[in-house]
Amino acid sequence: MKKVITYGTFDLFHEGHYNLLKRAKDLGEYLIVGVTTEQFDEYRGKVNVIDSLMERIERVRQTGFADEIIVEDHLGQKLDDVQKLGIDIFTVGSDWVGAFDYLKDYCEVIYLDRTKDVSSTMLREKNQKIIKIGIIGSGRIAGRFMPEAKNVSAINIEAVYNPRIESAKKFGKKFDLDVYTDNWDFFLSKIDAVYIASPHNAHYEYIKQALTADKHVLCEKPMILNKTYAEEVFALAKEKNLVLMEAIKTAYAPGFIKLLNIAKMRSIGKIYDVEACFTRLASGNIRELKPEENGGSFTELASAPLLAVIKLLGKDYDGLRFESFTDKNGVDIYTKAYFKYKDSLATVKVGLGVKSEGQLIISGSNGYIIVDAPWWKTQGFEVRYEDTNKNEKFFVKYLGDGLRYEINEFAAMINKNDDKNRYKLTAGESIAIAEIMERFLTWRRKSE
Ligand code: C2G
Repeated sequence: MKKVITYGTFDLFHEGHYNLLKRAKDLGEYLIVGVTTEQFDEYRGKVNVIDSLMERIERVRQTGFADEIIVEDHLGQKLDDVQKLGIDIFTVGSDWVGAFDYLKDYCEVIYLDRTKDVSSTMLREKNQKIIKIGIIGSGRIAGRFMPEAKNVSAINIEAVYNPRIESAKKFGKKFDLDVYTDNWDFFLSKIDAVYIASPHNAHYEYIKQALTADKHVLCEKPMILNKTYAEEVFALAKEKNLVLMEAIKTAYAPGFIKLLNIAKMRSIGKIYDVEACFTRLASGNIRELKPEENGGSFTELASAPLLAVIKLLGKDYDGLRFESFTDKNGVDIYTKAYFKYKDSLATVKVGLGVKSEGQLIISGSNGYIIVDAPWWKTQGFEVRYEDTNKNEKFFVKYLGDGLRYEINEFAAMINKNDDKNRYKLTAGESIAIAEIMERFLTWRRKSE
């Protein structure tokens, strides 16, 4: 009996998939189809998959061509499967020509012609309304957003707004945007959602105006430096049934989510301490160092470390105090925030003028988790125990600049419109971060 195997995501099952499976079946007597998990697709760089694994398996089953369906969840599995299952022929579409030649030592490898003019990507674009996004602000951060946004097929960047038209124009030309403008109403008329990348003092007003005009909002961190304002905008978003999301990219990165899950499984026991550090040296006459722009180490850099603390220990700390070194303008160049919870502690260490190791350490009663710098782009971490033989290392891919994960989540939230799914960063967590920022600024003003 000739055994054939093929693999795929089979998202939004279409004619191309059907033809491929039919021809694969015709190559032998017994066809095994490997369907990828979401995690493996994410690892491969496919962050747009719409159908669930169960739905995709069901569609493959319904064709009647597969004699057996298996799940593909890791790199290197194909070689294992071919040997384990006694495969005679490995086949896949011609978009992969050459990629699986290494299997030729174990079986025959056949690349079948792809069906023209149909693909999951095309269907995703046709089936779902592409979300038109406008960028507010045209500085460095907005520039980083552009190439990352290209990886998310559910959205398209349509326009850029800046009250300084010269800056908007430069950005529009650089990234080939048709609409670059200093006209707010014109800008809003072109889009469904905004990404706010303006200096942080302007966030609150932009969020309010965009929500009022019925636009979804993704806002750069720190979203808001005041608890009451944060509560107000989240209430407004809820009332209008719009998505409002804070762009702390770590929150949406697969590696960070895995880290949280493992920490919460309690293999390290009860968590007693979280230490998170983030430093980035900066100097000169820049916004980050201006008191009137609410610059400084804490407002600039503490969002991700605070996210880690709140995710791991919660929002209900009993005590919080700060220590800082400030420059001649009163801006903190180094700050430590000390949290006291009922039965745990946390420290956040941030510096624009002091360099340190950008580590995250989570200490528990049985062991600790160490995430190497840069922990906020979580790629790998180690769980360590007293008995070092039990130590375990985990690796998770972090693609590009990582913004694609938050952009993808933003699009998914808009399409799903389901409040229950917001576990990666909740409104309550963003409000808690805004409150900590406010407490810090109040303390800094007082200690001047
Ligand atoms: N396919 C095709 N014609 C199309 C589209 C897809 O023949 N118009 C084929 C692909 O070449 C692949 C299969 O259908 O063999 C499944 O396609 P995808 O779901 O896009 O999966 P893919 O990412 O190609 O996964 O590591 C190899 C992968 O497992 C194949």
